[in-house]
Amino acid sequence: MNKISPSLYCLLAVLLLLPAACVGAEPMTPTPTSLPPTQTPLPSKTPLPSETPLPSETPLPSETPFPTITPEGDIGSTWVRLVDGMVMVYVPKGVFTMGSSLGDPDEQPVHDVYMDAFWIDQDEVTNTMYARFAPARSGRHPVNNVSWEQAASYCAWAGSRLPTEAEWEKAARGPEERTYPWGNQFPTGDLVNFADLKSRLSWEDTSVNDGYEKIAPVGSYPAGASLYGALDMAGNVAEWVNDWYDETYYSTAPLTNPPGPAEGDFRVLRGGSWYSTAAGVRSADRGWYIPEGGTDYTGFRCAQSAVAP
Ligand SMILES: [Ca+2]
Ligand SMILES: [Ca+2]
Repeated sequence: MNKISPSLYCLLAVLLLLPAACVGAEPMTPTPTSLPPTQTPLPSKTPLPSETPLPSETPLPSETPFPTITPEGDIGSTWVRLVDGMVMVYVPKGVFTMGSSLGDPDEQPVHDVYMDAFWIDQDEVTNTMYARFAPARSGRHPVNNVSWEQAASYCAWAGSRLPTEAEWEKAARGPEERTYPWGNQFPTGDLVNFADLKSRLSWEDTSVNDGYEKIAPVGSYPAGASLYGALDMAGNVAEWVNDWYDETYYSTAPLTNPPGPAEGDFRVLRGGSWYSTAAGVRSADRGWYIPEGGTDYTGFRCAQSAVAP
């Protein structure tokens, strides 16, 4: 996210190019859905094997209990959350470096953080998934215009929770201090949906064509995956995480599983969006917004601790 206050951000959008940016209009075309008959419910007690393709168009029984997740697994391990069909990817325990000396003051001091193992959604939560929880469009575009409260409620409903800010950054960057999920290479059209030449924004990068003016279907940039296989951690929709925003938190945060500040006025948004510059989709960049607000460019994904059985 650009470091512009939310109110100025909206004012700029209103005054300049995007009169609809703050009121939620989104002229995307919903993906046609041809829902198959629902006579074949999935077995509710049997965890799906990790290779099972995402049944994104098949309604799943929402009563299915979330399976117990164990810390077993390596990079590349996946799990399907039965409630909504989301594929989750595994992030092993260990130390990673949080923050960046290349970025804004709120990304510093750079510090090493130990994280327990966890799972995080491979994709941004889609409209089709969200529609099982509350009225929404359908299709594989990420749901947007959701508040922090709505995002947190969805994750709880799905048996998960919002990731902490530290979990999100580790899932995006891995232990190698990557600038972007894919590495340190500057964004190209096959890596990320950001403010490229399609965006028609005054800050667009005219040297890159990512194919989308606004939101792209989730998983449109497989080459931009993180070390752990999480997609669209950079760009597309910015993602709510659990933490309150505190620009000085890194100075005092615990170095093991930091839970975030106890209180605040804004919640953190991570990863930037179709509305962001290349700098704004860096994985250490920290955005924020009022928790009761949602915009065209804010969505979310969920996470789940890897709990010993
Ligand atoms: Ca774009
Ligand atoms: Ca994203």
